[in-house]
Amino acid sequence: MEKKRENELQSREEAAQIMDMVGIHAAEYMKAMAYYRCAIMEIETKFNVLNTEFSLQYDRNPISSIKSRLKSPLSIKGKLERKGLDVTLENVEENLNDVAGVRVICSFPEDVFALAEAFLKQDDITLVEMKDYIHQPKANGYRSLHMIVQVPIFLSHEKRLMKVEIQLRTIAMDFWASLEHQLRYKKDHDFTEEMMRELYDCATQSAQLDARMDALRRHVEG
Ligand code: 0O2
Repeated sequence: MEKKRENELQSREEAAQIMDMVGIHAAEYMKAMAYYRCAIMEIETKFNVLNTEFSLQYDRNPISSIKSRLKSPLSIKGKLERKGLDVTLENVEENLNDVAGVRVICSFPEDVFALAEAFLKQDDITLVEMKDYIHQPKANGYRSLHMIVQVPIFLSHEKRLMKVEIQLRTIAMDFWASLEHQLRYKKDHDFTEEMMRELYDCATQSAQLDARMDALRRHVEG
């Protein structure tokens, strides 16, 4: 616990230093990040509620785990610079959709779509953008359902609409994406054609596993 607090303080200090360097007032930056953290809590709660309700109905959990993260100050700075934008808080809020990220790891492919549908029906959620990399996987084999949504957070004197990136994927999709991320994503490794084919083949096999497990689930659930 102490260690966690220590790390948290270190990263706050690091964030403050980086933001001061680029002229964003550290206290303003911390406030904005606290709002994003509140938005993450709102989204996590919504999925936890859906998980509880589904498990009462079907006697199993559609969600295996939820992992959330705030984009680091260095990544925020890097992404704005890549987009050719000044590093200002206004540009963060207007141009970055993934400062707050929630990844929902589901048991079966059908759970991904059932949860997304139930979540999007909620009247305080606005869908900004959806990318279905499950029905249309990326060229490297990456599969996941991505949604950018706006969710309100209620503060003592105001309501703020916050953008959150949600990635829904199965355990098999997450297994592949996590390992591929470690091996390649954002790294400057030269991946040979052969290695890309191998990764793609692993993605295809993980999709086949998902389909076989889903068939078993349908058989069991009738
Ligand atoms: P991190 O470290 O996970 O946050 P955009 O964010 O809109 O500018 P893009 O590419 O249009 O960029 O967004 P997209 O396609 O929705 O993908 C964004 C996120 O999806 C990435 O975030 C990854 O988390 C994940 N992702 C997308 N493609 C791949 C892939 O090929 N492999 C893996 N492992 N993950 C992928 P970040 O910010 O790049 O990284």
